[in-house]
Amino acid sequence: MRKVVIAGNWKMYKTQAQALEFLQGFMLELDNVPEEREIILCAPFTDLALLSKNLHGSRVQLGAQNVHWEEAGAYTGEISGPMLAEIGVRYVVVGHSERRQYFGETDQTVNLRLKAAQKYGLTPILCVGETKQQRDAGETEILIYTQLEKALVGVDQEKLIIAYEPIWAIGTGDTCEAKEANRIIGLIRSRLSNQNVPIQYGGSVKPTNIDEIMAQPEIDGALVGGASLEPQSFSRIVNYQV
Ligand code: G2H
Repeated sequence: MRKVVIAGNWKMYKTQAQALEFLQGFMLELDNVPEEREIILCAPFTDLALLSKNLHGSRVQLGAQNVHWEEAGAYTGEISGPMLAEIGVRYVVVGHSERRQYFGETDQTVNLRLKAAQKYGLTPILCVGETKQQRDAGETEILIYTQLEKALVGVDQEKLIIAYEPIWAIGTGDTCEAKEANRIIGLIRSRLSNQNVPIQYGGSVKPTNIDEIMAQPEIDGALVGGASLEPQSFSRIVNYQV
């Protein structure tokens, strides 16, 4: 049985005060969410320790948005796996398209970060996806297969989540049709040795489209950016109806 995993990716939003304000509203809305749905908040580094204290004993798990591959060292501005694990972080987003696009992340550094996350007890959420240009050129499948192949060398597929995030659908309001996301996610699964890896869809997921997305047989959850910032919209998403 594949696990359902809904993760909010707060990106570079929310001070500590704003994070606490979010929790006040959000935690009240979880009573009816079926227990088997894993709920994760991937917050900025500065929010993590505070959120960890406030989420202790709750069903909401904590995620980071990046991790360095070394345990420690002269890497100004980076955060290591043990630093995250020590404060109760359980998940980490790796290879998000914004990191690939703006911060020089490559398939090789993605691979190093995935292995480091697992080494220090974190479950990585590996992001893959194509640009509009690549889609229009008919290169979607080959691009995603290459991203997967290079990212997954030496990675334990027992402790892994994958998110398919077509770049043209991120923060644009342009969602990938649910059936098309389902098709690509099926193709991603066909390349994996472990058929139980949860595969999420990400890219303009909203309260208005989550039900259709989660009705797709291949889709095991969602990675949610903008719509995870408001307690009402994210709680509607984790309370999706099938
Ligand atoms: C894709 C997604 C979250 P949004 O980046 O990872 O963001 O839901 O705002 O498109």
